[in-house]
Amino acid sequence: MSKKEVIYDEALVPSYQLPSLLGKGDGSSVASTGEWLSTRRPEILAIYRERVFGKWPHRPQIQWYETLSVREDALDGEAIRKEIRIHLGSAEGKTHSFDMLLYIPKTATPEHPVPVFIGLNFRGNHATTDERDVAMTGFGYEKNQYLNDEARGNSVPRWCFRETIRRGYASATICYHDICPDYNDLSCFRHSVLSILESTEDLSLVHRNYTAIGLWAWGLSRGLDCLESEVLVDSSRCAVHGLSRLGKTSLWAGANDERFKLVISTDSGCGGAALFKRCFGETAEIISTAFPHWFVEAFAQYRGREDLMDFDQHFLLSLIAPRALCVASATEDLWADPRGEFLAAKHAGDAYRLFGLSGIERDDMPAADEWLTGDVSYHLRTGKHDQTPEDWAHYWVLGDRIFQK
Ligand code: GTR
Repeated sequence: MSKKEVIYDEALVPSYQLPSLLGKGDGSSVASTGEWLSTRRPEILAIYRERVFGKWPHRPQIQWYETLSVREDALDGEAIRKEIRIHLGSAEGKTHSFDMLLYIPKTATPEHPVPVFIGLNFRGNHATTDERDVAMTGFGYEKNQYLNDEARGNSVPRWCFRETIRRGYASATICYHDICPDYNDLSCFRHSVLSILESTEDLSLVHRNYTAIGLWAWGLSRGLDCLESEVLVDSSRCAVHGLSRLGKTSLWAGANDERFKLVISTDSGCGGAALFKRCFGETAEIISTAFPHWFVEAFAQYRGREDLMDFDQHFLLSLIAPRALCVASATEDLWADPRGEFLAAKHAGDAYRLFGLSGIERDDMPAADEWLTGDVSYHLRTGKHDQTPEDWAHYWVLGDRIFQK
């Protein structure tokens, strides 16, 4: 399907049948959390590792953290700010590093460490904050057009550090390019963190096993490792979030790493929270043509053949259960199929109910700007493809409930 034929009309959505989340080969259904955790969940995780986002690499043999800067008077005295270099290495001496920006409320103490939000950023750490002395990052991608002073602070509303801090949360970010540069071809892997873990000589072999989304998500886990060493941060209360391709990434991070206790995707769309089988907006074919490095080679079998999928994105979301999940859409972001995102979140509820938790217990989509706040949360923000203070307003409320603040 070419971009011109993109479906934006509900009446044109093909009829499809969603694979059953709890269904077993013999026609019966998973009925207990034990069976879910020992059998069905690993099966679903294997589908995504083999056919969608690739392997989840082992932890690097060497990992250490270098504090690059500390400011005790950040954000007009309300926060401690740290810039930390996360060094990863192999026994053979290969190394890769990326820098994390971390804000911690001044009210945090070792006796009362604070919960934390972590997410990747698109442009560089310097773009996420209005503090102009934050070091530029994002050099992993040579074509990064935001490596300049004009870009400083240009993503501030996506991050809302000041309000997050005031509400008693720490907040951390890393530029995704520094984990794996987002070149639209397989050469990205040569410059990525994968180069310390595997040979990247044969790119077609790499493509069989790894993806950029997989590496970004894995990088989030390394960020969380680092947060575990921060005494003012309670890393056992960590929320992971991301916008768009980075929302696909936050879901995959949450699926693999159960230390993320609240998993948020904003406008993650195709390959994220949206159902593939609806073929509404961006499709498997469009996305894997434009971004071959986001999916493993085996994913190509579904280009134009969503009917062959024995899974759909409610499977991905179910991997978060029983931890809290929030899917957010935006009214004008039809490319990401808000209705498909809502439906996947709703159908993931089958896994939550196994744990005695609630899913989304209604069939109709909520009105714009209405929040469905539960173990599976959802909202449809008025506006465009973005992560805004209105999205954050819901995330803070969820954090307050889940982390019992
Ligand atoms: C688009 C892509 C989407 C989404 C978006 C983004 O070009 O088609 O799937 O990931 O980029 O990340 O901003």
